Amino acid sequence: MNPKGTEMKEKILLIDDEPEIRDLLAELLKDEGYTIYQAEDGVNGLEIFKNEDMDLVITDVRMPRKNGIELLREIRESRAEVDVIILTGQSDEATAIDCLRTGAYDYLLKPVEDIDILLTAVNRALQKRTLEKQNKLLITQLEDMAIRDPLTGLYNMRQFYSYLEEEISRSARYEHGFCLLFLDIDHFKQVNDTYGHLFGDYVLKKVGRIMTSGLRSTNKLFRYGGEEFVVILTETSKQEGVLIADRLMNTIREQTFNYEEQQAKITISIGGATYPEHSTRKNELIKLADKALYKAKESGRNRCIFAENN
Ligand code: GH3
Ligand code: MG
Ligand code: MG
Repeated sequence: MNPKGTEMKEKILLIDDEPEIRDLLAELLKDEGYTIYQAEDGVNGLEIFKNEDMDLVITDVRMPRKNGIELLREIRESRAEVDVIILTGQSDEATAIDCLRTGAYDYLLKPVEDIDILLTAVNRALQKRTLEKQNKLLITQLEDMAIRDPLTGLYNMRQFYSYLEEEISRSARYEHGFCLLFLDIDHFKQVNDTYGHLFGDYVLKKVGRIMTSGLRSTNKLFRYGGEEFVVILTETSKQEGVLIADRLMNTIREQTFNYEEQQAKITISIGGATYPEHSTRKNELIKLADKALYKAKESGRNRCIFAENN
């Protein structure tokens, strides 16, 4: 607990060969609520650093075995996203400035008499780290939003085109085959009309989940648009593809969709095309799978039809 009564768990690694300095700084920082790890030289410091996820490192420069500059260089080379504050004597200020050039965040002159200066430097470094973490998380979330459909969480259509291209190159390189499946929910408009749009949304999400759990993680699933989904079955022959498509159809056919006290059953139709038998070209594979899906619809729905062999 810190003085404000809230839990603070930021971890600070304190490295100095003089125990009195280490103890003094450790006490001050512990009083502020930080968790403190201590080491008496760069070698031990680095050992602790490698085993614990630190939020900040405060290190002396002159130490036996491994000095602060070597330690700083190794931390920077490890690409760890942690800031390092250098502790140095008055006579070593030039070295401290060198450390800033090597990637230290700040330096403090010893003896540290003004506690506020120490705490300000520590707080600033930790706040910067928190901001960096938040930014990274935001960027990841934004990247995810750009490639996924928000309703089902599946990859979107744009991703499908680039994955399909990648899969064709990969399959050509390793001489594998793969199957492309287009899936479309049958009479989905009626589902919406009968049970409401929210029920329809629930069905789309559930179908996405059923497909995800029913397929290997190496396979790729996409929401192509509306009530249409696409699956790329990697390293899969036509024979295996037909079995997988049948299994998916059965699982969905047998599922009862329950949402807010309403129940419904649905069926899906699937059109398939395989690489390289049907085509080795992206647009043609898409066209063939789409055409096969159209045939499945035309011939009564609730079935899987693969493109004809050329
Ligand atoms: P078919 O068997 O021929 O595929 O008939 P269908 O009714 O499934 O196909 P159609 O293309 O006529 O209708 C698709 C419906 O899907 C119409 C549209 O309102 C609905 N839809 C598309 N996107 C969403 C969505 O995100 N949520 C919901 N609830 N409905 C959607
Ligand atoms: Mg449909
Ligand atoms: Mg449709």
